[in-house]
Amino acid sequence: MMSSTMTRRQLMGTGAAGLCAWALGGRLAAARDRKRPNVLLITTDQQRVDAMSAVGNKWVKTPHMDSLGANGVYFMNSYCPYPLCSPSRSSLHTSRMPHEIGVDHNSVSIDPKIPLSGQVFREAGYDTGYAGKWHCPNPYPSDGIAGYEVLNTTTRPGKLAQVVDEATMNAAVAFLRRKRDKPFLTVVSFINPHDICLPAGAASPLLDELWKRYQPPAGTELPPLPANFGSTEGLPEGFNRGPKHDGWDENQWRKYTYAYYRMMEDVDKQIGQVLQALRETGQEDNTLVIFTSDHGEGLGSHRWTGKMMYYQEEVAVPLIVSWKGVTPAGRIDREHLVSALDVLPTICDYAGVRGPAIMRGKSLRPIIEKPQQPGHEYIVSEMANGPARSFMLRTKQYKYMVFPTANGGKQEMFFDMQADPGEMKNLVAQPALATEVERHRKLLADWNKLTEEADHPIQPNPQGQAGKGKKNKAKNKAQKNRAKQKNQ
Ligand SMILES: [Ca+2]
Repeated sequence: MMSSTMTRRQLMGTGAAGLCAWALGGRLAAARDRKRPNVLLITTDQQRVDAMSAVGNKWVKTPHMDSLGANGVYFMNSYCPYPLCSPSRSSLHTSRMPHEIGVDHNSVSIDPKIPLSGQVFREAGYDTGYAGKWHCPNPYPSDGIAGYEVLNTTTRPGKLAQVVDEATMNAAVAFLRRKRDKPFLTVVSFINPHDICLPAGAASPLLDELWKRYQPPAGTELPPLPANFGSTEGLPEGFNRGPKHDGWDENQWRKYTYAYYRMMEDVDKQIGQVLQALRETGQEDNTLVIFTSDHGEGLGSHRWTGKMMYYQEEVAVPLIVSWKGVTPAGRIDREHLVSALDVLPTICDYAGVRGPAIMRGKSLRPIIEKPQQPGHEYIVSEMANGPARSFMLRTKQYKYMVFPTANGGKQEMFFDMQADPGEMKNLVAQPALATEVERHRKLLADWNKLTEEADHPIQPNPQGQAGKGKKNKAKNKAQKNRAKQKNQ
């Protein structure tokens, strides 16, 4: 069992950049060099990359999230490493792919040999606090999180996300207001807009309460259906990720979207309270704020709701790096490919903290300071929801997806993201693109070799989706329904 301080130090290695002084000029920089920055990592749950008014979405008003974008860089080509809660969060806090750390499904623990963000920063002398949802394994960390002081252990069942998020907000604000003589790393992990899973999922006693809060008033103009509301042309034979909710009419889809944006506005107000506490305590100028989400939401694109798919709407997430007066103000970066794997290297870099020896992401600081630099050639996301893992590999122009079939075969998709950003035409069989498709297969093989994917078989799913026989199937269905009503 490797859990001693010495072991963590060994694991951290010596390769990370960031011990040098910050590249700033003048007296302000000198003052900052003497005082390491705080880090505030704010996450929402199930927020798609375009669900913010800062990037031109006129159906939602998110002034507080927008304010982070106004002081920093908003990455639009930003991906989660697995479009599901626990695996994505695990990667966010370790900079390792989910398969490397044993988190192939929801509600499992991260391999304790892998250092978490809190351990890394606590080791470096930071005061580390975690407020809100965790889910690795428990939705709320009643049994603690390695390296963090757990700031609230609210239980979820029977409450709307908005109510639970209020407790998270209060816990975070109290932590920010504490007097301390060292810098902090605070994670504030909200649930909304995850409550959109309620109207899309199994019957729940919370539905009445939800619609009481999010029902559009009579005469409200509802958001339109998305341009890519429909099926992709050329789906692989037998592909089982087709449209959902065949029985919904247009009004239901639009009402669903309306409710989602109101959930966004609820969580935005709570984020505003956290940011206000930062300002009121005089810490804004010395705090790096990162904002992101664990995965996106279909919201009708491809007639899909929820996550667990590699279309942009599910796999792309907002990522904002914001440090008032330090990061470029109000830049929207649509060029660079970035990943949640980059978050830990980035905060280590800005804070001058030595990161773990192995991190699969890279600090975003170089492309923030010099945007002409190329950044990643490609980004990978994965899922373990079949006989083997499926993968997505995104390059600047293309997106490749590969899904395993039950008989050992594979189903592939290939999209030209510049000509077809809605991913409506699968080009994998186009002879003219054969070389490009092969190049993407090779890049994926290289990545999986680097991350030793073959040495990490898929772990059992604690929610029992791999059960055998009718009895287990029924049990699994019940478990899945329960899981839907809880947090994913
Ligand atoms: Ca989630």
